[in-house]
Amino acid sequence: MNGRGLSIDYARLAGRIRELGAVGALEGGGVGRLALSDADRAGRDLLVDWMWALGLDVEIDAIGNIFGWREGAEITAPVMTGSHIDSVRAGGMLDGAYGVLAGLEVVTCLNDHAVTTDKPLVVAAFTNEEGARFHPDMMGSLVHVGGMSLSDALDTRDTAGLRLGDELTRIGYAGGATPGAIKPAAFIELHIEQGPILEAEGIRIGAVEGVQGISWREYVFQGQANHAGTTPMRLRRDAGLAAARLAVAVADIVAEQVGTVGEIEPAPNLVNVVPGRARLTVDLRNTDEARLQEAEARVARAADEIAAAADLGLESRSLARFEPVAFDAAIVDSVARAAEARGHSHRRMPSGAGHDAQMLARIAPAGMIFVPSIAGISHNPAEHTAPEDLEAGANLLLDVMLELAEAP
Ligand code: HGY
Ligand code: MN
Ligand code: MN
Repeated sequence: MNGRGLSIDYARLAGRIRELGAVGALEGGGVGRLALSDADRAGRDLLVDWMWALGLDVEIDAIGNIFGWREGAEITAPVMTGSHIDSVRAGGMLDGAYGVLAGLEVVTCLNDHAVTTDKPLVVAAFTNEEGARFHPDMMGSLVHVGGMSLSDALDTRDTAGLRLGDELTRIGYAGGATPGAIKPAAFIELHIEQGPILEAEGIRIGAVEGVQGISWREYVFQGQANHAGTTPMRLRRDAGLAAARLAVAVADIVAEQVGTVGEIEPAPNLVNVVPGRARLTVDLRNTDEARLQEAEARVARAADEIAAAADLGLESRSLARFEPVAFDAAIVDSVARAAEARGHSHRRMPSGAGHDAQMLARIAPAGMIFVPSIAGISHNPAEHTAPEDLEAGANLLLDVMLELAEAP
């Protein structure tokens, strides 16, 4: 419990989650708000309206990051919270949105009780956290911290060849503010765990100690399209079979880590044509950088061997590469203490998913609060978290932000 005895209004937070969740809503449930899509624009418009209605000063920067400022008693670096409102193609209504809207709920609660914090507060929604359409992921926060140039980000293209900068202009969110202008005193992000650990252990709160390393790589095998009925197996240069073999090799190589072939596209993708070309993506993660590099090298070697054995061409390129990140120990402690004070079970843990907090950790003390995901499911319309867990997480965000926003 915070020193002011305040708690959030869960019904109001749940109402905003439902309302934003209706933007880009999919038949049968879930949301599809790919970065810089019309649905993303509609979600951004709703968020900005809420920010203005709460009396926040809204800033939008040149990569489309949205910041809602709440004044503090002092003119000093703000305490920032936030996450993202873009989603994967068919995701849940909590991934990212929960953290942004809980930040708005903290502001609403402080407004209701006329509380002025010493330090200013900022609620942020970063552009293209998912990286599902434009690579890499966490792009808006990466540009914010100087890890990617604005021009490189604006020039990235999606798989349909559309340029990010043009899409940003099209949806009206190519803002005037300079990326990275806000150097927060601290950053705290609330997010669903998106994995099975908290639920399996019956624990309500995760005090997140860091984020595992991420490696996204694209491989393209080039063989020869041919007739499925007339071409003997020994004469084929089958790129589709090579991609399938590499997908199996990834699963064998990662063992206790995680490796995913999320995209696999044979071409021309027809029932009676031996695929002449095949593109696939490999997502590898590990909390240990050396193990991650070892897995990357083994996958690359496997790809070379598969290509050589079938007389195929092979090209590959990196789509995203982030080393493991450790969060600020004092903030991790603060999360654990706040959970204890409210009587919630808690544990320290790493994050399996990437988050904007891992980028903000490059420029400020950063940390995260997790709440359980039911059945550990995420990046899926079935993504869900119990209301009492959502409420607990938002109250902890309030408590930690109040603590961080007090002058030393
Ligand atoms: O890929 C991730 O971990 C995040 O959801 N962008
Ligand atoms: Mn997320
Ligand atoms: Mn996600």
